[in-house]
Amino acid sequence: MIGEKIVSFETINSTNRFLMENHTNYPDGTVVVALKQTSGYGRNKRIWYSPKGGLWFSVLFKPRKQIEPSFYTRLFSVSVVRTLEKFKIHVNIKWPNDIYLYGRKLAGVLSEGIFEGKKPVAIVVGVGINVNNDIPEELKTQAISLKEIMNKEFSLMKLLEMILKNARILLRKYTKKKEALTRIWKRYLIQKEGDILHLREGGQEKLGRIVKITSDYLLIEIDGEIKKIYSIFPH
Ligand code: BT5
Repeated sequence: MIGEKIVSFETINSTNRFLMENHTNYPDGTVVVALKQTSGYGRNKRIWYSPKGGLWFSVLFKPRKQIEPSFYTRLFSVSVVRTLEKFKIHVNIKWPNDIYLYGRKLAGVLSEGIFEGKKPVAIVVGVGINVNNDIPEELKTQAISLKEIMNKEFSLMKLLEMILKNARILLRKYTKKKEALTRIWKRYLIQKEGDILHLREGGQEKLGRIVKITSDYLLIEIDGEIKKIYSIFPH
């Protein structure tokens, strides 16, 4: 069960990295949380700033069946959205894995997997939320924290417990109905099918129309051609 075992650190390089390297020693559902990460990362090993005051944690899954890691990204994205709704904070998901508030990034989710052939041996889902932490100067225009908008500090452990509880509920409800979870996730997405996006292609800025949103890619019509894209600017 998610959170049956919780391992906490004051400082760690990365909670995702810890579980990716030590998954054999921990059971399904183990949560690793740290007050501070020294080498937190996002997709394509981009830096994830994780100073003291934020909520940085990862959850280990050992699925018995074949499953896409992105299922867990959606599970935790929806779980974070629903948890924040309890505080009357209404956030959106920016495709595919960012949580946005007032046009700025509040949180990110990163799922990674270790596979034997097509079978996942371990899937690690990392969640990073700017809660009481300061935002580094270079990200001030694009990132936001809960403290900044609510003018108060939050209990990290309470927030963690609430997110894990919502994740348990969603997992129970949607493991066998994955499409239903995708539909809920799509409802929270900022981007909708039919929307026009600004895209960067070969150093040029272009307009593209979203033809289809899937969890792994967007089908975009650019200059009359349909293309698959895997990330949108700014990341
Ligand atoms: C993500 O990556 O958004 C996934 C972040 C997952 C972090 C968690 S924390 C616990 C666990 N342990 C880890 O090491 N990671 C996970 P991506 O979509 O690639 O976004 C990365 C980009 O977000 C960076 O290039 C920056 O532009 C921006 N960024 C970095 N730190 C940020 C922060 N604290 N708040 C908002 N934006 C940030």
